[in-house]
Amino acid sequence: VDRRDAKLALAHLFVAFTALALGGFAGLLQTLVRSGKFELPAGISYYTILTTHGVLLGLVLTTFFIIGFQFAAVSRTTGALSDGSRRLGWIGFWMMTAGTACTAFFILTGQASVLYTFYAPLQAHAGFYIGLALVVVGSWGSGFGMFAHYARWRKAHRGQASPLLAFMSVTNMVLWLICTLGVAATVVFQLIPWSLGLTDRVNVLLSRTLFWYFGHPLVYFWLLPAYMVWYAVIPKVIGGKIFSDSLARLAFILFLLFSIPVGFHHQLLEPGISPFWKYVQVVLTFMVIIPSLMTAFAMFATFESYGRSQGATGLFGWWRKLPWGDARFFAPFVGMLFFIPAGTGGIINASHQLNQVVHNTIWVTGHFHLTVATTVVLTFFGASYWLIPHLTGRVMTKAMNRLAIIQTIVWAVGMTFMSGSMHFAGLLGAPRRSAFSTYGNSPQALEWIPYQIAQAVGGTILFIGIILILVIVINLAFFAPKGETEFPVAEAAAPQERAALALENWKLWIGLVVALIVIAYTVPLIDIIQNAPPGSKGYKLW
Ligand code: HAS
Repeated sequence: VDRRDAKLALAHLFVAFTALALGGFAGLLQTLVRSGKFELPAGISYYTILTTHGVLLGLVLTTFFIIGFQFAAVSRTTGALSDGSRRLGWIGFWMMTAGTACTAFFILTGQASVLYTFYAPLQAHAGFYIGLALVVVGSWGSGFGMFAHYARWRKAHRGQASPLLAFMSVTNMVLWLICTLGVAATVVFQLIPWSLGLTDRVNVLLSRTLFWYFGHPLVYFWLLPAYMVWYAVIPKVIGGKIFSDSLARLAFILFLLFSIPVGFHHQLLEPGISPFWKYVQVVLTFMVIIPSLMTAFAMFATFESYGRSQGATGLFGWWRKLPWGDARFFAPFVGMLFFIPAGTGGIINASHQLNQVVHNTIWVTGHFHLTVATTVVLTFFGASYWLIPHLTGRVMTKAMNRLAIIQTIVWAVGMTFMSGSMHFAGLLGAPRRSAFSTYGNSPQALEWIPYQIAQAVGGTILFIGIILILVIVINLAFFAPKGETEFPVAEAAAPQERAALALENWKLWIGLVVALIVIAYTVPLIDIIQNAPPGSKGYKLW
């Protein structure tokens, strides 16, 4: 990666890991409160801490890490960014940082305890929404910086498919740009005017629908960079090759197509949306499972082909050939392993009838701690073990590699306790997003207490995991020995097929995405606006 681009990427990673430190501490406090054994001092509300945790980890850590990682990936595979693209990247970075600071100020002063989904009619100080808008607009700047660089590369390399990591980064930013239009619309046209007192009401169903139009693709915006590492980096780390370049590209295009028109699966119990449109979006949700199944297939194929090339025999002989002592492989691999139960949980959530059992219970919290907080985050940690030393011109020592292996095990154990007990308590009806309560000592609520204590045990182990990763990251950034670390990028097993070019026909894919969104959302949105509660004014946004 070009040195100037490395600075840009590192600046993003710095904010991401600061968010991890603060957000992780808030998470520890939460699990302690929920165990019933601890009270927050100085009248601090549980919901202030919960909002801090969700916003810092769900929105800030992820967005900054992903944009930093993608700038590095694009620069590594298509050459140094042009001055214009890099400038856009820095403008985006500073806008996002200013927006984060603004949002954090209002959360920490107790003026925005509205959780990371900021559902109306919960209302925050206008500064919270303005800060969020700045983060989104800043990320668009970075996105356009990447698009401009990619377009220049394509112009200079007509008839060639772009490098896999650049293609994947661009696909993820297209996804992000299309989906953030929904959250920007609700923030700018509904929530900011309402929180400033310019309007005295808000169309709650419309704002939630626009939020989930964004909220579901958001989870794939988190997942796809992890898949970039799995597809393009892990084969090189283990000494193998990419099983199929075209399959990887097709999986990403399928995510682009199907991850947006599915927001209703978060609103299956929401009155006001007709069951027919919920059904349509549930069908589309099952479509978006396919690229993950393709990814599972490709990962097994990669491991098996490598194992066989090393002389492995039998069904699982390849297992013994994998580099278990290398944290760059081990952390993402544990992430993959956890994605099997995590994805199964997602399929349960998406099944309309089963959703009635789990919706708004702490099962859902268990689900996303397996997906984003284990699969994605462990992969990001695994990537940091080569990315940070690559960017800072250092090398990871054996001692740090050993610590990284321990960190992964600590994380896996902590998450098994925490997320496992969340799943069980959820099935017993424990609600999510509530502080400790025995609900008047009702027998049902008393059943949840042992699970809540197990959550606190898991949360405490995870906090140790956060301290360990921060020690490793600080070492890699500032103290590790100077030297050269590779940014590993694997070669495809077979030369790029023609399919790779067709998959870069953006007019076609973006056209199809728009068509799917129009089909899935037009009629429900008209219904929501027309059936707004009596007394609504103007265009019934409020
Ligand atoms: Fe989800 C709620 C459905 C995936 C995150 N999800 C959430 C929320 C978050 C979230 C944050 O339909 C809560 C939002 C809130 O605050 O209310 N989710 C799904 C489905 C999938 C899914 C169908 N979710 C994710 C991912 C996330 C994420 C990924 C973050 C990164 N989710 C839902 C639904 C809800 C929901 C409902 C709403 C619930 C409610 O009622 O509120 C699918 O994409 C999952 C597909 C995945 C697979 C797994 C494939 C396995 C692989 C690993 C292979 C392993 C290898 C190693 C190779 C089918 C790729 C193996 C080695 C060996 C030796 C074995």
